[in-house]
Amino acid sequence: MVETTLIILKPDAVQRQLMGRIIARFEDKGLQVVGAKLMRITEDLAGKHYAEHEGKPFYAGLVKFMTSNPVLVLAIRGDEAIEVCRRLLGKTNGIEADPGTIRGDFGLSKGYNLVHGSDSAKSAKRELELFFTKDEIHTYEQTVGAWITE
Ligand code: IDP
Repeated sequence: MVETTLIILKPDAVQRQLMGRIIARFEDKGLQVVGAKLMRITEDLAGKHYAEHEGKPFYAGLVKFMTSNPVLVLAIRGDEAIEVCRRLLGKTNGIEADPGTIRGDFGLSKGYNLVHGSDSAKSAKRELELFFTKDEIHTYEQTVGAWITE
């Protein structure tokens, strides 16, 4: 089933200049970038996005981190995109994430773990609506052949 999911390249990914390499992981897999926006997350938006974690010991630090610097938010589309992206991200903690995954290849931290990806269809819908307006998501056919030869 074709799905669209929300991916966030967190402040550490932007600071470490890993944006291109991380986007390449999704594109290499065959997924399509259908929305992209460099933005600063407000405290209000971070609170809404991470509402399920409110009250947990790491919550305040997480909100501080996510609002500390710009992030790149992406809408990623493709077959089973939600599950496929979660697998490309790897486990939450970079130390435990498998090599070959984004978190497994680029980090050693649980909090500063470079990327967010929606964990279900319900979360993807909710999170896409938090970060994108309808006209910021561009569904388009892939017409690659026509762009390579005239
Ligand atoms: P996920 O991002 O892999 O879905 P969640 O459990 O939903 O993981 O946690 C959301 C985010 O909160 C994580 O990506 C990470 O940045 C942060 N986080 C989760 N658990 C901890 C922790 O124990 N210490 C510090 N940060 C944490």
